[in-house]
Amino acid sequence: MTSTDALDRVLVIIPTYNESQNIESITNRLRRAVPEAHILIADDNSPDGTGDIADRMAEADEHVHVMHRTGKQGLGAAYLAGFDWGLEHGYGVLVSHDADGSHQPEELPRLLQAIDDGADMVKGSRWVRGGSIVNWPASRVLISKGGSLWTRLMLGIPVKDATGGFNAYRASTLRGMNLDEVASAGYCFQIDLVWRAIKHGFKVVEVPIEFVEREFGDSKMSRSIVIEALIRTTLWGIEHRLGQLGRLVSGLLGRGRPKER
Ligand SMILES: Nc1nc2c(ncn2[C@@H]2O[C@H](COP(=O)(O)OP(=O)(O)OP(=O)(O)O)[C@@H](O)[C@H]2O)c(=O)[nH]1
Ligand SMILES: [Mg+2]
Repeated sequence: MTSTDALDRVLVIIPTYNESQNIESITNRLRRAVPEAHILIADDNSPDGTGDIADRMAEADEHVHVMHRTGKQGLGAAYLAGFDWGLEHGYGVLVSHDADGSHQPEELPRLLQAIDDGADMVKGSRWVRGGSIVNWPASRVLISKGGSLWTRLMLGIPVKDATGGFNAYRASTLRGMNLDEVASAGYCFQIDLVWRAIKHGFKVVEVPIEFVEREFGDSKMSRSIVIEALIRTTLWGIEHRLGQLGRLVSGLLGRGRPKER
């Protein structure tokens, strides 16, 4: 598939849980920013009626699709279901995007351009030159920067913003990284995916984005989400470092052994 074909078939997946005040405006902004893209809203049966609003938008616009899920199962599970749907329907590029206004749809063309330029996965990044945050409390900056630093230390990957959720993937990238093994639910889902992409040899590029704190609705971030990310990245890091050590030791032992004739 040429990259131009891929860009003809872009699916933006928006997981939602109680985003009734945000979903219309973010969908409209996405439609204006990249009119050829399709949008899939993956709603976990939000009690505030987000799913009904999404249904009304889908009826009026054939670029908008809705997936109704039975109940709140975390954003990771919603993304995985959305990716499955997108891959089944033949989309060439799949994008993850929050509903709450933190990600700016107007920046999506820059992420797609990086795919067009050859990236397999593009991460919208707050912590590269040109990236920025608006209205985020110091505590959140600390968690986000600290989480990315911890990830870099544990996994040895050069990604500045490992937890960011505004990402674009080629379909071939998603197909090539064993998504059926992903168990991460919260923030950790984003770390899990970039770690998998790098392990499988895909080219990951970070592009700067502006991240704006949500104005309406409640964050679903919780202490358990942070703890999940911490535990999983630490376990992956230990596994990774033990693997490196094992290869080093077997390399040294191999070098010490006399050559067979
Ligand atoms: N379908 C689904 N969507 C979810 C779930 N949890 C969060 N989301 C959505 O995922 C997106 C990101 O969630 P947020 O609550 O904004 O969490 P966050 O962006 O990690 O945290 P903040 O930075 O505090 O906003 C939003 O569109 C949420 O509605 C869930 O369990 N199911
Ligand atoms: Mg958010």
